[in-house]
Amino acid sequence: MKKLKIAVIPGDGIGREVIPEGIRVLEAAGSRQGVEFQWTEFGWSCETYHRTGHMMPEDGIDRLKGFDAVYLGAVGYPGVPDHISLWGLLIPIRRSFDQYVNLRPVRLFDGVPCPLAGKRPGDIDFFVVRENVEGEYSMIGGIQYEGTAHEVVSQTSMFTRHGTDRIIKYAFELANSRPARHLTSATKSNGIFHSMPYWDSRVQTMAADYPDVTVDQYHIDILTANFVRMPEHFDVVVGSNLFGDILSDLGPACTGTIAIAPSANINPEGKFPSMFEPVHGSAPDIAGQGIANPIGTIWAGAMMMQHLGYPDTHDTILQAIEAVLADGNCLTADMGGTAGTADIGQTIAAAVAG
Ligand code: GGG
Repeated sequence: MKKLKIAVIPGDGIGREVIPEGIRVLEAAGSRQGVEFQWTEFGWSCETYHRTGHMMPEDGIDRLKGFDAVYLGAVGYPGVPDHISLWGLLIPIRRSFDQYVNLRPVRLFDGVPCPLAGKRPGDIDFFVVRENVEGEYSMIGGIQYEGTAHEVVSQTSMFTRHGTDRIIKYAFELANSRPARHLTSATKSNGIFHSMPYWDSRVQTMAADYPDVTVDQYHIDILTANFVRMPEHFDVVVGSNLFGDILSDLGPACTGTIAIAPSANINPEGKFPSMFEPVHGSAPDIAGQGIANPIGTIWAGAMMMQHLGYPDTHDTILQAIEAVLADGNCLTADMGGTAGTADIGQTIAAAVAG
């Protein structure tokens, strides 16, 4: 029996509360389906930063090499500026391991109260494909004349042909594999003069290779409005790093809670470990209370199993999530219930065990 070697980075805040529940569910699924795990925990976090001046050790990336995957909770906590914590841990992992696809499913589940009137499970079921290693998330820029009346700050987005084409291709392939065969591209080519017309032209060029896929594009402002007005329109939505990030918080919010949303940071070529995390952050306002919803982390664990070649384990976990949500007796406060983090983990693990 193969033992999967998983690097675990619980990180900050509620990341430390939801990750143990993800592991609990994966262990339950593994026992049932003959998969063994070897978990190696790394305590890298804002606490590490306070102690050492760095979010992770200098050889942190090297230490993660050789694992089958990375399972991460959340990054960021008051006391460390957000750009320091993110660029000290999450972003270096994504970039060093060329995890250029950030795949984020958005789905309305039976049992979760939907804030959009009249929407039913099945009406909202799409993927956001976010470019994950370039675009607006860049280190290019700086500040000059700092502290003077002439202070000037610049920040440059970077879109390479290689990076743009490979994420758009991934999104086309995904759309082509789904019954609706519909791809939406997020743009802002009326206001952003260089990068977004370029993005649009690469989408249009690649569309010729996928004649069965219907393609539309929306400027990001009306696209966010349409997520709320007509979420059933969407099937696969591809966006740059920043646009994809925004859309993949808004999408799950339209399904009732962003806490159920998972995020797979994938290196599709399998050259490096991929990383799986919930979409949500460290939520300092509720950290330490045992009330965080662990479903985004548990679902991310299921996506990890799919990526590692265990689709049955993925399906078993997802079916257990569906059943527990539909039952409605074990929901955290964000879904209208009173259950705690561990209650949800235990209930889903029990459903997985059968
Ligand atoms: N679950 C990891 C986490 O803390 N996410 C919050 C966040 O702000 N992520 C930024 C990003 O995905 O780029």
